[in-house]
Amino acid sequence: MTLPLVLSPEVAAARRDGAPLVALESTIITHGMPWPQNVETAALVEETIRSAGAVPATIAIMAGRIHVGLTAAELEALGRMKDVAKLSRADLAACLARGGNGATTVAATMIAANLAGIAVFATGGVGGVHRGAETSYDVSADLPELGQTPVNVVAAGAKAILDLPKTFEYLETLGVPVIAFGQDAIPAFWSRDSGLRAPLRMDSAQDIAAAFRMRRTLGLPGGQLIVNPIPEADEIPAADLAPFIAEALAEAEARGIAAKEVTPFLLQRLFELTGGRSLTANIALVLNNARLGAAIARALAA
Ligand code: PSU
Ligand code: MN
Repeated sequence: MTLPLVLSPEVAAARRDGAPLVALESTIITHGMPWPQNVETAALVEETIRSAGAVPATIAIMAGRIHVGLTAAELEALGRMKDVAKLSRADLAACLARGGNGATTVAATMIAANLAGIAVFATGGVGGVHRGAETSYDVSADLPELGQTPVNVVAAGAKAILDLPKTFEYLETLGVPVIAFGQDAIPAFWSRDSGLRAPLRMDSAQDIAAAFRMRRTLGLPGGQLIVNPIPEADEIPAADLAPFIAEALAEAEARGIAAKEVTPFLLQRLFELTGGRSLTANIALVLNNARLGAAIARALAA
């Protein structure tokens, strides 16, 4: 059986030339942001990566094949689609075998990027350990993926809809290096400081690339999580968002939202509850992560 992998012409050329590549996920497009900002942001992220000297590779499943690199028309179609399947590690093979379509989460995007030989991936926020996980056992498959698939994931931390201390404890258990970029604290998505100290701090893309190469040399499986603080100008104080997070969580509980629906439901409600504010910040931090992702990809290609 051959690998159902399709590289876009731009990505295939970059692979051939050894040019730096940055993978991008599609669940952020289908389940993470509303239309039309989702498609506008996806295009802007790709342009940002090109301007920073790397090649973007947005990943999605279409007609039973893993597409690495989408055309503008494919991005637009994906962003407008309703009820797109959200595919994580557990869903990927069945969807491909059935010839289906779907958007890839951080975990599934890491798997696809690794299959395509891409070692850097930029996104907004990663999944984590949910609040109340001690009873629900809701832990995102993104975390064990970081422990086993060799991809550098650049994110702005995790949203406070999650239990952040438990999320970072769990990553430590899995042996995932969590590297704060340019500061000592782990950022908390919309705000720059979660109040948690990062296990590692690095101030250059070169240092991040060197640590990744050393992991490979040592034969250690898994990736690195680079947590990049949102630019100061775009930050929203954690206290401003806390009541909205509490409200979204209470609603999810009251409505019995479970399993794969939890994260999309909470993200959607937060966008609604905060109006445009959380979305503007979200776009700014994704672009910021795209720039750092490109720099890491270039350092790895050098
Ligand atoms: N967190 C965000 N934005 C997102 C997601 C998480 O701030 O778009 C998406 C990502 O695709 C992530 C997924 O991989 O949700 C995690 O879902 P779950 O918690 O069901 O594993
Ligand atoms: Mn879950």
